[in-house]
Amino acid sequence: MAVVEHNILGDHRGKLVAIESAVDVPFEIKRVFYIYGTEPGIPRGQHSHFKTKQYLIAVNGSCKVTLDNGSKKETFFLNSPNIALFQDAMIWGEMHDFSKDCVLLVLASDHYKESDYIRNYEDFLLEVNK
Ligand code: T46
Repeated sequence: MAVVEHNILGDHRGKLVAIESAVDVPFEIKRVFYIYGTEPGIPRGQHSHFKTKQYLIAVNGSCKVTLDNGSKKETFFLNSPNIALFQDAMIWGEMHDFSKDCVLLVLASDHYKESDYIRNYEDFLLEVNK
């Protein structure tokens, strides 16, 4: 779990952040998705992945992300398009406290596969303590 601050490029016309697969992100990017329009007070995520690694960026607005390895929880505040959070496999993640305008971009190491999800917290604890 690590927060990464990317360089802000660009010039007098505006800003730009460049993220390259397997260079700036610690995996080959196989999927990109983003979540937005989250209602106030509603959390997203609340699951872990067996294999998929994720790289999260609030490209607009802000949100909090709580990562949990089964014994320790840490909450991160994402509020800038150049700040990213790496979520490794087998880490429980919950995204919460979304601002109304939040667009959370996720770069993922694998294609979507529901069988890669652990959506029950008790099952997650059993898996990490194996
Ligand atoms: C995460 C947070 C930030 C797909 O068909 N393809 C996909 O790539 C994804 C991510 C989801 N889906 C389907 C599966 C569900 O029917 O979209 C629906 C909503 O997915 P989910 O309930 O997993 O959505 P969130 O917002 O709780 O979580 C998602 C990601 O699953 C998760 O990995 O970190 O966004």
